[in-house]
Amino acid sequence: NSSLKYLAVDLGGESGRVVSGAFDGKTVEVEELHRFATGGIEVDSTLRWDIHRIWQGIQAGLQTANKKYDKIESVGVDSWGVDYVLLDDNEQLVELPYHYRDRRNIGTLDQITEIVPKSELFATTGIQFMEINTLCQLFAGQRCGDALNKSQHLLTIADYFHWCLCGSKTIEFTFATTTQCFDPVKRNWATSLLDRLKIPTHMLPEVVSPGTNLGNVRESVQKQTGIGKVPVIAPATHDTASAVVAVPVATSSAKNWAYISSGTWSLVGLEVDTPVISAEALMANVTNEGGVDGTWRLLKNVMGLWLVQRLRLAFSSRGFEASYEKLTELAGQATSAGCFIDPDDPSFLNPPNMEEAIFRFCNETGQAPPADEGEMVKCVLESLALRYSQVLKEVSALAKTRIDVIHVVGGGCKNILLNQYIAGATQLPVVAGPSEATALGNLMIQCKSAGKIGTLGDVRTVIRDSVELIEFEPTALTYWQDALVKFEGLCKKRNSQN
Ligand code: LFR
Repeated sequence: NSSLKYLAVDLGGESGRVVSGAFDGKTVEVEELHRFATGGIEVDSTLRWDIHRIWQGIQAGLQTANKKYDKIESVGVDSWGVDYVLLDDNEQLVELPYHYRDRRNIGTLDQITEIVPKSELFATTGIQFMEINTLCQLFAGQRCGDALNKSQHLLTIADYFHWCLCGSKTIEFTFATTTQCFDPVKRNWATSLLDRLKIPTHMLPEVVSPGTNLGNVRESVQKQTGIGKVPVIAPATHDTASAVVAVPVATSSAKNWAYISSGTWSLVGLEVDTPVISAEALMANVTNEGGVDGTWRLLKNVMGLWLVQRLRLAFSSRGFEASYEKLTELAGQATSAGCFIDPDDPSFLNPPNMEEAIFRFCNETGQAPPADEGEMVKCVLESLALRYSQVLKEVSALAKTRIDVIHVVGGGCKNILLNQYIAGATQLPVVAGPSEATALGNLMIQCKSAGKIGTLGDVRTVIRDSVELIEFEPTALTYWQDALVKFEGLCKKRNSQN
């Protein structure tokens, strides 16, 4: 048919995909061509990304695309944030890149803020304090080895694969803003801040805008995959930026919307016109990440479906195998778990066994733990919904706007039970979809770059017209009111313990 075909490489913490998008000027249809595991690997007691395996997965996807389509307009990569790859002056890999959940980051925040006060770090970068941030990783890296000194180029995960594809050594703006090494107002690396932390800056590359043409696919990749001299276009390379591009809102609607980009992490917040860098924002530890067309995302990271991913692994390690669908079904059948967790408790970032971590949390907070797998998952999903509701209240106060509707996008929006819980915990209507938000956002920025579509508003109209959305109305007011009181008490108690 006459539609134009674009390719999105979309890399998440659990899996990566090569997805095609067929755009006919009005609607876009996506198709998954190839999926492969990403996930961390243990190397000498450290946690790393196997980027060679990921690159193989990407190339396999490109081969499939080549067999399927006569012509491919362009290709672009997005990935999870904060992680990076180091190349030396011969463009060789310096080390296998670290995973943001690696242990070396523990304690870096205290060490960093002894040198540069929190208020100053926040004023310069607008980014929330999390030890997964690139800044903390670079600080840790500088302390425990000489990899940085050996490096000539630092590329983020998505931008590294752009380099693999076409040789460009640049970082795209939306990703740069997540590093906490970038001054979003000056639109440049925060070099004086990095100097004070003794983090080298010579390896930080040029920052380009979403939609930039990075060059054509290299000859070696053309040979390997069969795809021709296809242009490589940087989308919004940070997956969350791409996901929020794909929030299916109508520009004409007067409704104030919030989003939850739901995957390994849940990114919960608002789109705003300018970063919110107030004293209150610092207190609330929110983040301001750069988006497309001058937009900003005022949001907070919530631990997200990582908790369920890891529970599934823990269950499986004791012989209880179940799909995500099965686990959700069991949660739906469970009677009230009767206990909650704070999903963002540091003990859940990367525990050896998630089930045991949740048991421990319940013990330490004086709650009877969940009795079985269903109750366990129910406890997690309810706690996530309660945490979202807390965060949405915070960001809405900071941005001084009311929220009328919540859009849940990303793979996690397929979890109907969680959507119902969100509507309950927030007492707001929830619109779920598209589950392919990240890939759609990636694809549509490529269309936009090619001049096939105008504004971000037009992009969202196309997406709204292309996907199926499911609405959830708030129910069970008193149940959720009581739950929220209990949850908030629990978080307070826990914070005073830590
Ligand atoms: C979501 C995400 C978040 C980032 C986290 C770690 O996939 O990109 O935005 O904080 O992963 O990279």
